[in-house]
Amino acid sequence: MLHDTIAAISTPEGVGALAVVRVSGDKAIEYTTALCSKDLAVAKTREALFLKIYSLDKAKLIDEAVVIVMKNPASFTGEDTVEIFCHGGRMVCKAILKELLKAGCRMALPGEFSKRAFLNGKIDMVKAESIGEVIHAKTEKALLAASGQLDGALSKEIEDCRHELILIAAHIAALLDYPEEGVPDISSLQAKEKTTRVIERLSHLENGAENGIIMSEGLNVVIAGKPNVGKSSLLNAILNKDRAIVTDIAGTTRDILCEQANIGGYLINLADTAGIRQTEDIIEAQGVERTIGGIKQAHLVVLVLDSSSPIDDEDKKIFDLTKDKNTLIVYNKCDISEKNNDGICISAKKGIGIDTLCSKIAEFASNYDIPEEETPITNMRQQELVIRSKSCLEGVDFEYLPIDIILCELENAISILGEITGENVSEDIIEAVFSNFCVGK
Ligand SMILES: Nc1nc2c(ncn2[C@@H]2O[C@H](COP(=O)(O)OP(=O)(O)OP(=O)(O)O)[C@@H](O)[C@H]2O)c(=O)[nH]1
Ligand SMILES: [Mg+2]
Repeated sequence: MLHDTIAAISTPEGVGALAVVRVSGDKAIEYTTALCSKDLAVAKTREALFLKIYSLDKAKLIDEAVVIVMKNPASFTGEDTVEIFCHGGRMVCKAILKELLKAGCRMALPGEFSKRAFLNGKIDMVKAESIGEVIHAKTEKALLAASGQLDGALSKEIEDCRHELILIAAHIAALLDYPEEGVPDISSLQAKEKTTRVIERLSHLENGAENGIIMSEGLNVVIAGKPNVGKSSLLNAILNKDRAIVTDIAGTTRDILCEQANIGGYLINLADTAGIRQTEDIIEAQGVERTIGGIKQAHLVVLVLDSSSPIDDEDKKIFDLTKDKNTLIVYNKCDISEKNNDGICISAKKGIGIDTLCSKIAEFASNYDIPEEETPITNMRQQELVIRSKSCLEGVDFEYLPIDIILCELENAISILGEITGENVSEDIIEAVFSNFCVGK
């Protein structure tokens, strides 16, 4: 299955000056040559050929194009690959793709070129994930976090830790298997010291992961408050679009509405919520439950108060609910009230103070900026594996545990680290990672 030849349009839908059709597999050169005015088999790797592209029966000229041949293994996928740079009209690349399918290619699945690159050992799992994150990055900071991994710094750190553990485990295994062979003894103190150093490196990765994930996947900001204070109006004002329903009926919003926004360069997952109050209405009560759940997940709560009315018991209950969270207190409806407080005063309806609030949100998000020299983990899969591997190592008591149990724990930790880079990773995980990619990548 791996060796069938796949083809796809690698550039997005729409009209542009150029578009790229990509072909990869054992017969990429043969199938593409069938449409071309020149024989691609004689082309040098990465030589750019200007030629004509015809229908398979050669009856119709489709386009003039630049074609680059990359011969196995000197290509992204590690297979013979042909890239056709044709004119950017959608019909042009669709027509070329159609003829390639007639010639024998199969339509590529989402992420299939990258999956082949991984399976052929051209990229590891961390790099594959970072390519996906680079493609999907919605802010410059997300792009920076993802692209940092492209040069392999994170993979190298994981590989180094893994290698250290392999050395310790190999030594212990040799002692265990060949007690008579005079293998130099590794004292439990030495093994412990070496393992502790790996634990410290993994802790460093774990500590940086939160920042990496926030930069890549977004900071969770929840807008909360009692009904009718103007939460939905605030969501709409920040997004600058009419996203949520706004009425003067208390209890309008029943569910969590989540939208992504770029606030001051930071990717923010902004959630409008149902107003919190005691209610007999079953639907609204479920909404309130969801709000409380949303607050628990939030990195930052924007607590909205109505500045035109005094703070009451309902507001106080919400203060209580958010007392352990990072909170920005916002006084809304400043257009109809005396300015009598020192919080952030806004009018969601009139668009007053929204910029100030946004800069406070961005200022908070900057706490999670990634230090320049760091290449952090940027997704939860990698984070979870680092934590699991570290906790295996922390469970090893070199003084009191039997040597075969120590070995077993070390091997577990090694195997879990191997899942991060893809040394040993299940087919399900491979599918999950690559199916998030677009067709043609
Ligand atoms: N004068 C004034 N009215 C506002 C302002 N913001 C919101 N309102 C009004 O307050 C009412 C409630 O607004 P919403 O945005 O629906 O309030 P909410 O907090 O989402 O309410 P629930 O969804 O019921 O919890 C509407 O009539 C809005 O027009 C404001 O800045 N000034
Ligand atoms: Mg609302």
